Amino acid sequence: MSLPPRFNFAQHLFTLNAARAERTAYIDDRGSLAYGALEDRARRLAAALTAAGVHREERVLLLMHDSSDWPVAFLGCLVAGVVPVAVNTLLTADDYAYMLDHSRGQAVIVSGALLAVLQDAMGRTPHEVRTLLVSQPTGPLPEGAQDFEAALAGATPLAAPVNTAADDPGFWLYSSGSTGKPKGTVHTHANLWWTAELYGKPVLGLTEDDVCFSAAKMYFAYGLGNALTFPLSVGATVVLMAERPTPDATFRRWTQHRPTVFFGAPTGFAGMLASPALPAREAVALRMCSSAGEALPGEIAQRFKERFGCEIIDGIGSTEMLHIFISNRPGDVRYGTTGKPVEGYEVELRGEDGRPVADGEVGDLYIRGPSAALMYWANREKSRETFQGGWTKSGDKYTRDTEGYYTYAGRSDDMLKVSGIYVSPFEVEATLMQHPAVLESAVIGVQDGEGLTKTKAYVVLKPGQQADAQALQAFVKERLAAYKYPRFIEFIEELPKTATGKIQRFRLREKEAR
Ligand code: 3SK
Repeated sequence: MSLPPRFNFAQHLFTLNAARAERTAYIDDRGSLAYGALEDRARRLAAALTAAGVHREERVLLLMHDSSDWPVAFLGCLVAGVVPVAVNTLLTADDYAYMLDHSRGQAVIVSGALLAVLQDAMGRTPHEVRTLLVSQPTGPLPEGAQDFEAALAGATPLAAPVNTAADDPGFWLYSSGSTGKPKGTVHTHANLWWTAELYGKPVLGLTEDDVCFSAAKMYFAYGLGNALTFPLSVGATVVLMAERPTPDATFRRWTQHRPTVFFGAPTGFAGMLASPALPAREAVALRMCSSAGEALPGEIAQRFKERFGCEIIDGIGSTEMLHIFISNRPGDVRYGTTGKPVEGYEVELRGEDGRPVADGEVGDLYIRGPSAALMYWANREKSRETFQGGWTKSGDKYTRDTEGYYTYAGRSDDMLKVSGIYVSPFEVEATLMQHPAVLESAVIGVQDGEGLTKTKAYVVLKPGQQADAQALQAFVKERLAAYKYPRFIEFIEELPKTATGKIQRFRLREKEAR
């Protein structure tokens, strides 16, 4: 399996789907978009960006809700040889200001509903954005901005894509660590192709008759594969939804558009199973579900199978590897495990001495495979820590049993994954400590009744000060992306510490386990 040295992933998809011009590629909250129209609009966007003076390899920030404008924007950038930087829509103006500065984004494509936070961000950095396109504006446009639709209408589709190399930087995704700023993870055109060839097609067995629907948004590596790379690589149809993936919003799409493959995360599956509005088996058309983001408790998968007769295929991927590299397989699901390595990826579990551990022992997970990112942009130290020769260090701990199934055993750093999204305990602690009543705090992950991770903050108040849990939660929500707030807060007299004053988080975790 190999690619020619010159390769443009958008052109690859257009060629593959040339005979499907009339078939539906996307269904969103506004209607549907056929494959032919998707290509036409992406080529128009490429022309519009080029005419606006955005040069090859310059970055374009995509701050967009999921709608069919998202793949038009992403593929349009690839056609033009410019590099889309897809960012999480739930972040703060400070986060976006950093990303604009760091990526030196020459253009931004933003959903109308996110324009205000983007403008706030633009006011916080000296970096100047030269081109601003607004998709689905909700009010008058600021000076210099252009309506996305008008930009497409005014452009003549770019006849041929830029002649990119398979290994050229194709796009970035930001990945967060326990300390420091988010890292700009640089992926190539070829990496998209590899994830479809190694996982989307052979493991999920997607076909053009599938209708795919991902609760994970397209700015996540998981969502990008689920809602763009995989379905478009087989000519399938994709359902997109701009709103939050609540149980009700998800059920509406399940019953209205009857997806055959649903991609979610454990917290979402647990929430749906607990919902009184859970549809009947006959009301949906699901043939398979995929889960990633955090380990899927076997009990949730079993209850789902009983209700819908459909397996949830649990796997683990990463932003750095772009998609899933260890997975269960349809018809070979071992509940409570993440399954076996996906063919084309090598996996090693290493001990503290750097050597492979024996079966049954916990080791640090390393992966080798062709979809690994090139680097973290402008961050040599973190790039070296993560991309070690051909191997990528995932930051997860795993065990392998004698039959070759892998089971999640926690993180090797302090990162927490809550509802499938990374949260740095240090960032939450630092924010809590900005509150005038807080002396210090320690944030850990605790398991809820379903075995899913939630954040808990232990807080020590300053002498004579008062604060209640709700006020502290609101304080964090106002300063960080709202999903980072601690779900539980416990006030204690003092934090357990070593003789040198280091917080002993493990003691707090032990206290929770009792
Ligand atoms: O969270 C995961 O397991 C995952 C899966 C696919 C792509 C990216 C990620 C982080």
